Amino acid sequence: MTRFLLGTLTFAGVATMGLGMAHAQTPDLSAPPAIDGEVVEDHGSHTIRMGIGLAESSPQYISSQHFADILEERSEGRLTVNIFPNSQLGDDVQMMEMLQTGTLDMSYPSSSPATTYVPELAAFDLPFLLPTREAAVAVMQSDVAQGMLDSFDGTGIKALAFSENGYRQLSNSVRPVETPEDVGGLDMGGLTIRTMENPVHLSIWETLGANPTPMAFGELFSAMEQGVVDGQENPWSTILTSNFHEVQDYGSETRHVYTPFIMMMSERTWDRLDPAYQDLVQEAARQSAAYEIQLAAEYDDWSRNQLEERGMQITRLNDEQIAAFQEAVQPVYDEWAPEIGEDLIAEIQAIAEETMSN
Ligand code: 2Q2
Repeated sequence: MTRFLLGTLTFAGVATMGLGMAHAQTPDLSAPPAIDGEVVEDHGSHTIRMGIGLAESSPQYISSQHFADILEERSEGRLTVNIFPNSQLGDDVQMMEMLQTGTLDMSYPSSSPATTYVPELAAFDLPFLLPTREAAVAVMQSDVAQGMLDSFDGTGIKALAFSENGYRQLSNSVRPVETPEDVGGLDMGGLTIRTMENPVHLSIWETLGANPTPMAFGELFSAMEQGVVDGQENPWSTILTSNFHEVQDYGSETRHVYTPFIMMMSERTWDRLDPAYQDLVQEAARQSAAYEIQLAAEYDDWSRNQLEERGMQITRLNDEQIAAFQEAVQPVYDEWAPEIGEDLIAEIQAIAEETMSN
């Protein structure tokens, strides 16, 4: 609870820090707006069903609850959100399909499995593209990123805001990993690494000599427990809140990819909302995304330290070791940059460099 409180206090700081979040005026809800063309009676309320992949202790869940609190308060109880965590309604891919059909109102997947809808999102999957969190946040708040959110229009998905899944770290149950050779195994054979369902991630681990296995997040714990896969890669807070340390002995601080989350609503749900409610949902998404970024940042090192206290042997990589991974995965850029768009990548790199030069 302390952490939540700290997160909340810091959230106030974020609001004044203004992570570039445009705080539109709170929409006027004095006249009870309509849903489905019907005015919602004072006692009436509309419950939004939201499915997410992670546990209640994750920044993804805590910030989703914050989103729900803002909505309920500002709509005077007319809009409430029922959150289903732990991938209980399905995995990222399944839940996005449910948004398209309107069988689910909201979800909060990583950007990686969403490249099937908006291919440009794959820029975020390029290894070592975003060297610092400040650069990553600046990119997520940029017009380029807003253009990616807008590109969902017409897919059945209304993309509301980017936030932080975070820097991905490698874990495995076989051996400590300090170099790309430790991944590829040479005579020992490459590690079998579960990846998200995303072609660039497959390419990264193939290039490193591993055996990449795309798999839904909800199946990952048992796959590691049964030895179907040797390892996976996720931010420290996801590894901790999903209890992966129970089946993974070794961690390596590779920070090889910064993955965003995307808060999404079914276009069918969105279209049913009165414009005033749409403005409120959009504003609540922006604010809870800013809060989630701050919380995820606070959770990052803390989660790594908690994992070490729980017995995970975590290798911190020095600059030379990181450089060896960057060099080893250069073929991924050669393969994917033309597909993703050299100009888009250059634009993102320019935003990142400008942020880092400040
Ligand atoms: O490796 C993963 O699948 C995760 O990073 C997930 O994308 C993320 O944790 C959640 O979206 C799980 O639904």
